[in-house]
Amino acid sequence: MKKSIWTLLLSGTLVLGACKKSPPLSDAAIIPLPLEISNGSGSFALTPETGIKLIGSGDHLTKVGEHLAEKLRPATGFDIPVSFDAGQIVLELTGNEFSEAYQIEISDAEIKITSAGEAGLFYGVQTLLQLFPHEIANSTVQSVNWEIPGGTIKDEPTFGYRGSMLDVARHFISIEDVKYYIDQMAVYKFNYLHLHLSDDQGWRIEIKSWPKLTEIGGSTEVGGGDGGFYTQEQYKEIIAYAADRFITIVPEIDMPGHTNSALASYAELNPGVNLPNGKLDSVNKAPLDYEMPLKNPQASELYTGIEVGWSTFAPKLELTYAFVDSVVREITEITPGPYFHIGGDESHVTEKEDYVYFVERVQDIVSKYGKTSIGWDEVATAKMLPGNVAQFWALEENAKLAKEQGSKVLMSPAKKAYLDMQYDSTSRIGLHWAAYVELDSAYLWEPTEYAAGISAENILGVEAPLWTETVTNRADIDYLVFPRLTAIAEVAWTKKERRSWEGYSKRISVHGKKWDIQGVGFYKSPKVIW
Ligand code: TNX
Repeated sequence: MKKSIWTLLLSGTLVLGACKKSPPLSDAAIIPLPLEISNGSGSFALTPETGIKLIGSGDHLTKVGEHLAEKLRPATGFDIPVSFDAGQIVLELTGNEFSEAYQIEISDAEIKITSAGEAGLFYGVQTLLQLFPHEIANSTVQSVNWEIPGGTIKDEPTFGYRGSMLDVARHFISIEDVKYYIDQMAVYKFNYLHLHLSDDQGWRIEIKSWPKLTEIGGSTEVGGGDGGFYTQEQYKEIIAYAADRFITIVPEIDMPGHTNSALASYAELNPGVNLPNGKLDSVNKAPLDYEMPLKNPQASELYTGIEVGWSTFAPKLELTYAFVDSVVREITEITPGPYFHIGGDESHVTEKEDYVYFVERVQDIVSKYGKTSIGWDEVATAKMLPGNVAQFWALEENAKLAKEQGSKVLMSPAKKAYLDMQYDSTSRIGLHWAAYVELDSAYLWEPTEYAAGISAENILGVEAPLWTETVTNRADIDYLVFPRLTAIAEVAWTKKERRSWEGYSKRISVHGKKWDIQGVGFYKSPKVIW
């Protein structure tokens, strides 16, 4: 008798527990926050019988379905079959265009994600994954009620270019870590990964016609470590991995400054002067009226410090352009995306008129190989080719010059979007020449209002660069990038009117729980209750 009362009480509690209303869809911790969320009735729960049904035709449709299933299987322990026949989670491709917009409808019986494009469907999947309890991030089976509230989500991005940059030159970043980074970017709906492939300290991409670039130029890094480089095959592997996650690679060869690794690899690229006594003037500090070709060029020494602005290609040397042509040709041949980044920043030892001449010639080379140039904002001091892009990082007057030429601006203000800035003076790594960038500061800015005179119609998008002078391993990446990357994701995707620090800081704490489960060593900002 006693026992049955207990059983009754216990089962009553269980029933009550199960009926406990889960929070409405509009409270879900989705980052970036979608355009529209409306609450519905009921809820959908995953069961061992749940499957994914695909509708439509597209090269990536099956991959998108499999991607979702792979993320759901480990923590649920369910089979989650993917097919064109049956399933309660429906992924429907309604068109065959490029579209990043999607819609999700959740009812008791099914979840339906629709989009006119595969990218949109993929983003719908990312949103859906954020609706399940955070335990979904586990790699072992959890006993959790995998239920999500009913309702509808309609979503599309504000900006078409939502990027991040990895500086693989200052410290080389392994392919494994680049793929890890791509995985994280995909969760937050980024679509461009800019790889800073060369700088004073290292050359990181194989160029078959100039092999010493990687043999010599790739052999070290900041601090004097071993450095490294990607073979062209490995670079293609990164491109394919990113493409499966709807991320396009933007390769950068930084020039005419930031070129010491190339100048250390090939003596003949160095500016210099044949002095009357037959000796060569000191490398990199040559006057501009030197005679060419040089008689006794000397290679510069490899560099492992972190100073900037002291190296330059020789803009008057014809060989420079033959070299750039080969590099651009070999890289663009294996780069499917529309952009080639030509750098152009901090060329402090290149004469102004030489700099302009150089940038204009290099733009022509890039255009000849069918790509659009992006350059750091200084390139706007040259005549930009129509369609070329200036990446704003420091100087508003350069952004203005770009606008006046009818060029678009990619917004990467160092004071907000630089992931290598310290959070505060106690941060264990990072620089602070632009600012200390706490999480709220990275979140609280609006690209269309940031630089005087640069408004929505002038802006291509937003990019968050991670410079790696102080970054040597995965733990360092985690610490500087998370959570700030998610703040930039929301700035780039979600309309200003929808964003609020209060809302974001609540939602981000749920992502913190997932990162803890996954072993992501993020910065526990004191501005958030984790
Ligand atoms: C400035 S931003 C640079 C980089 C450094 C970075 C460090 C830019 C175009 N140039 O060379 O790595 O600061 O924060």
